[in-house]
Amino acid sequence: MTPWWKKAVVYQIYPKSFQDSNGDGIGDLQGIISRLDYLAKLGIDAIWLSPVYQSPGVDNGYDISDYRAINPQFGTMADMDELIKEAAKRKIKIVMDLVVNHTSDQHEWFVEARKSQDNPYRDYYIWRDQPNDLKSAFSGSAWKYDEASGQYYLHLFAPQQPDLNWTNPHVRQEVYDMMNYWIDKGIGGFRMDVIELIGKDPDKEITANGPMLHPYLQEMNRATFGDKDLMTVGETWGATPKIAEEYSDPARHELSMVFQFENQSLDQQPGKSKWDLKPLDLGELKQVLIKWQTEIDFDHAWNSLFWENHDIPRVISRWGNDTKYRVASAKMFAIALHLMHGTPYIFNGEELGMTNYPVKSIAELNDVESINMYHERLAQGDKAEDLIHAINVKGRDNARRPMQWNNTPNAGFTEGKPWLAVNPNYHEINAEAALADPDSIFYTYQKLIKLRHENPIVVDGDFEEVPASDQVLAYYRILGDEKWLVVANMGESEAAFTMPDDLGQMLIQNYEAAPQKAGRVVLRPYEAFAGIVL
Ligand code: TEU
Ligand code: CA
Repeated sequence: MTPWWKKAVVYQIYPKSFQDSNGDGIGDLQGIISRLDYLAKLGIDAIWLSPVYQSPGVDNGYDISDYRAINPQFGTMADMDELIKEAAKRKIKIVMDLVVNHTSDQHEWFVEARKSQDNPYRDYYIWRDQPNDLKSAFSGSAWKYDEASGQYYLHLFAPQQPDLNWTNPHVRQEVYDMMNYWIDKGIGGFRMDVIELIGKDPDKEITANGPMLHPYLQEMNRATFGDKDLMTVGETWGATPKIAEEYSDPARHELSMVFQFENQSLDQQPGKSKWDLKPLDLGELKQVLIKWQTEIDFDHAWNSLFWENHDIPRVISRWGNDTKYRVASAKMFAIALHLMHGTPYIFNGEELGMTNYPVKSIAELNDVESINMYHERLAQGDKAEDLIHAINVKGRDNARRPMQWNNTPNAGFTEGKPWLAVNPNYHEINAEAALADPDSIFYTYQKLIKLRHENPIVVDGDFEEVPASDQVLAYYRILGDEKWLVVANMGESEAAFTMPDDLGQMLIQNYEAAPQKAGRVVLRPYEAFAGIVL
């Protein structure tokens, strides 16, 4: 039997930015509950909820100080239970973010651990007398000296996010107990934050894909979700197709699927960081998309399909066009991706074609990654304007702007002062306007979700590339006698394309009168369509 998550479309909510219900300028659980009907209308099956646990908020909740409590800024545990229940009424599952590579430095385990070298919790974290060259993802060394107890601890992210010591069996058992606490509440599964790091060997400077990663995941599977009908998705920046099979071959009893980012490096200079920009080559993007359709065997692995999340910019601003062709390019990205093999994810606001929001100065930013990088590189002699430019192109706050619900002040997100400024284009781009316009991006997403739910070919069909120029992604999905053709001009210029077949019924398109006959055609800017091959 096909598991539910192979047929599902997942919607990611960044709670702080989704909907405020009490005027404090911060999105919250009651806000999400009030928007469940909107999500049901879109048609999604599950919500990936970015962290709502107790947290000091250094990394917006990815620094957890109590895994079994809700951050009061988001509500209470009763609100959380209500969300799970109200979502279930609409056949929507709640997938929790599981952040267990590290905790907050305010977590009671770390508060204890740093008290002395012989504290019983000391070994819950990773302490050394001397640091090595490991770097933090958020700039600087990954080791911080703790004056009071006289050793360095490891933090692959902010210093306020100390890494847990997964070699300690007590740590692993604590995590599994906590996961079972959430499973018992009736959640739909877990999205596992930087899970590829848990098997690390810091002394050898091995972080991702370390030797103990898969043994730990197999142990976790046995101790928690293994015999349950849950979805588990691993955030796996460094996965290759082969590594994807190691995580998600059902016979290995690890996770349901990977969430990999190979396309993220395409617009950065080779060997450098995400901030060292380089223009995207559409041919390379196309090759990466095709690679992840053809180089994994979907009977022995499963992959996620996504353009956006809370760590990456809005796709139309980055690789499409967020002005003249905003609607066409947003629909093109949706059509190109959602008819592929895998489980699609929509990041809140993507279905409205929300755009990046450029800032003029560092004072307008919230994200720890951008702020630390700015100060580090400024000190190294980089120019402020270049750094701000890179942040506007790639920074994480772009996608974290409040949801644009309507045309009232602050886009209907809050009646107070939003924690992060709303993009002023909300007057034009908002959910209310989208729902009133039958041609909106919202309805393209709604239709794509419906196509997936109603047609096994979208879930299970084989993928076959159709020859086309670099900027045109064209493919068949094939199941039994049925064959669909999907064509997407990913570029802003017209593109010649040879239609390989006559199409019968058209399934979806972003321009009137899409090509339907075999032979040479000229695709319009960002034109995309799918139809049934006769
Ligand atoms: O992201 C992991 C991660 O590697 C990113 O921080 C990445 O380095 C950066 O976003 C690239 O721009 C996860 C979460 O999704 C992220 O929000 C957290 O900050 C991070 O883990 C730490 O928990
Ligand atoms: Ca609030």
